[in-house]
Amino acid sequence: MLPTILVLNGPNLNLLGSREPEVYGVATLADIESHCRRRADALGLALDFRQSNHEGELVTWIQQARGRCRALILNAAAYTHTSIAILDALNALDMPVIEVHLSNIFRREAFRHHSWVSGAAHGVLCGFGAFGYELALEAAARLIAAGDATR
Ligand code: CA2
Repeated sequence: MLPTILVLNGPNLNLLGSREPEVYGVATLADIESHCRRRADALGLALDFRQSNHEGELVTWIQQARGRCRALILNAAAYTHTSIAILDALNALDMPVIEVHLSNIFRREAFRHHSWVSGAAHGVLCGFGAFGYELALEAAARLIAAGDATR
């Protein structure tokens, strides 16, 4: 069975491609998913790609990844900067978490400079647009192949 990578996307990322292309690029979330599927196939990974506008649903999906997935790629969107509930769920997870942001959050407003996710992440990718998701898949594949199950 192929190792499954869970890719979770937070609030408003379903709007990608429709507004603010100068910040987030022109790719829709469906485009990003299909790029990820192609890359996951090439890397021998199974992909579970989801989006939710609801904090509790994201927490539930993180909890359900235990024993089912081998790594989590997370763009928690605005919850990155607010959600201790997501941080607590990540801290209970026994697999690498790779935090992704389309934009470089450190070049933006000060309130985006702090991430609650980062403290539970193995690594962080930001500022590479949609390509960041593919880089995160590469990183996940490398960590799994190296037997590095640490967060
Ligand atoms: O850069 C990222 O990926 C972010 O996680 C995106 C979040 C933002 O709150 C984070 O600070 C950085 C926002 C996602 C909202 O996406 C939209 C896309 C199109 C139109 C409106 C919102």
